[in-house]
Amino acid sequence: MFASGKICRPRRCLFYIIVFLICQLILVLQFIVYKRNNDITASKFSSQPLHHSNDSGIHFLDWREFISHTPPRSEDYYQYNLHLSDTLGVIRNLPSTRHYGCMTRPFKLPPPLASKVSVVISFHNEARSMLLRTVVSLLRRTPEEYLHELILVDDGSQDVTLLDDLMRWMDGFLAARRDRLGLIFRRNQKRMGLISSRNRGASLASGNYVLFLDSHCEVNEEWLEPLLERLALDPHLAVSPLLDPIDPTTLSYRKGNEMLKGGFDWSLHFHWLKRQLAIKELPEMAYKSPAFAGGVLMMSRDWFLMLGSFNSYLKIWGGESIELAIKLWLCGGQIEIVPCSRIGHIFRRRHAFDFPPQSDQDQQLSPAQETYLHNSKIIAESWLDEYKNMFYALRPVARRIPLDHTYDEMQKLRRERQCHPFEWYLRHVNPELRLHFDELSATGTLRNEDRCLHARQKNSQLILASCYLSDITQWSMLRSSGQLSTQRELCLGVGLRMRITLQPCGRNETTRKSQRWLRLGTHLLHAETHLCLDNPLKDRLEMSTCRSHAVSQSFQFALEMEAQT
Ligand code: UD2
Ligand code: MN
Repeated sequence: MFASGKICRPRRCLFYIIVFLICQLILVLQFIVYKRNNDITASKFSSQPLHHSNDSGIHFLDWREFISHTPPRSEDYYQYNLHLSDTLGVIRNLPSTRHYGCMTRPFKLPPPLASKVSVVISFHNEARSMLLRTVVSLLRRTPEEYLHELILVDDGSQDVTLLDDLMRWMDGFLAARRDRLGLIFRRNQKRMGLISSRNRGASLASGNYVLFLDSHCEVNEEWLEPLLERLALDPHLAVSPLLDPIDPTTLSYRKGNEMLKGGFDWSLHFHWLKRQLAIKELPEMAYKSPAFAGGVLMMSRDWFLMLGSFNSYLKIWGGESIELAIKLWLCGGQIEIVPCSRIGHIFRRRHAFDFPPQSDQDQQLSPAQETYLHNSKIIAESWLDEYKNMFYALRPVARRIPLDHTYDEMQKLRRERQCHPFEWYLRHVNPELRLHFDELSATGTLRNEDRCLHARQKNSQLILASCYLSDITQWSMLRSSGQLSTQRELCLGVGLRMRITLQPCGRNETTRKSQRWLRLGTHLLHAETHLCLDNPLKDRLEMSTCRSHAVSQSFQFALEMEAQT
């Protein structure tokens, strides 16, 4: 062909030319669309004059001016990169993190009139740029016909002009949409905490659904549609989107893990649980979860109110979504995580706020610890029935936390709604928690006279310490292997020269052998050496010949499982 000097035959040549021209045209069109999008973003968010006015002549705030009023604070104050947040702008493109299966099918949406969504955001000391990004991502990525109202509760932030400025900014930003979107702004003059503030917001809501959102989130494309599709199927369902982590330092947006569901342990701390796909189950399908994926959740407003909202006795922060999860499941509801719905959230490494001091009674607990324990104790007393003993065994200090109410209200709700006992939840919803219970023969603190066996956090050194230390070691005696393990999965063993050691719990036979204990009454007999754990001189642990009446060899667990059943 080349030898003859011809490149192609005329008809084929024409075909190539046409294909080439079409490709060029597509590229030019793409470029125009891209430019337009950028121009829209720029005109809306960047190149606005510092002040602009609408037809009525009222002056509105530009977003840069709005954020410029952020009070100067150290990075510690917010626990994320404030400077970067300020420079990112109010909206940015986010990577698409959901499974491609989510993008290839349309969602079956309910009629907008019966599916209006009220978004409740409570915030305390949030940076202005961060809060704005949360709000703008919502406004830009939520179908207008479903977004009924935005309820913002400023929970006593130190930045006292924030809410007024935000109102002015939103008035300008929303302009034409203003009459279709409800905006409710409330400020708690005195900080009430996240839980009361969210309840306050929900009590003002008039949509069919309420969505609770943290104030440092970015919703991703088409986040709402998959949630609405699921909620339309069952009025008693509550859903969580899949949370994509945003790094607090780099603010980079990453993909969350869709193979995890929400759960908690017997201390009532939130934990992720691994899940397995059933045959024919696709990773992008909505899946049942024993607890929400944290505190970002959406459900029918009426159903939320019928369940008594978030338990109003819980203070400030913590535990409310676990409590809601338990009462939802027990009283006829269900929880699903919907991986096609993605919302980015900054997972901060530490609390960005102080907790108000609680009762002075216990100097060993920080206000944050005491608040969390207080809330957990309410959950245990309200919902765990006889299993609350498991909670107290692991958190004995909770017994000393005073509560200023009785549980009559919750018992009334349980009776009226004919809620299941907690046992039902263990059996049908959270078998992982039950398994943990069944595997143990005893658990909790391990007391010898008036002291408890404690493994120091920093060097795992074994000592006898006050049983009321806030982080006193909780031991678990495993039924099958006879291992005696800490919560950090370190097991008590006996090494060379009868030294008592703490090492990673062994999974093979040899290590297991040196970590196997038998119980003779309250004595702990080491299976391999036939010696007993002993504390003959004050606070010095050693192995010695078992003596049946020796008090120094008596170690009592806070909770014996056998005695329970
Ligand atoms: C997780 C949940 C959060 C909530 C909390 C336990 C996610 C993504 N977040 O917290 O929704 O369930 O656990 O209660 O799963 N705030 C107030 N008043 C206060 C303290 C905080 O309004 O006194 C606001 C705060 O500004 C934020 C929200 O409450 O918007 C949650 O607080 P956080 O972000 O510090 O808690 P986080 O993400 O560790
Ligand atoms: Mn948060």
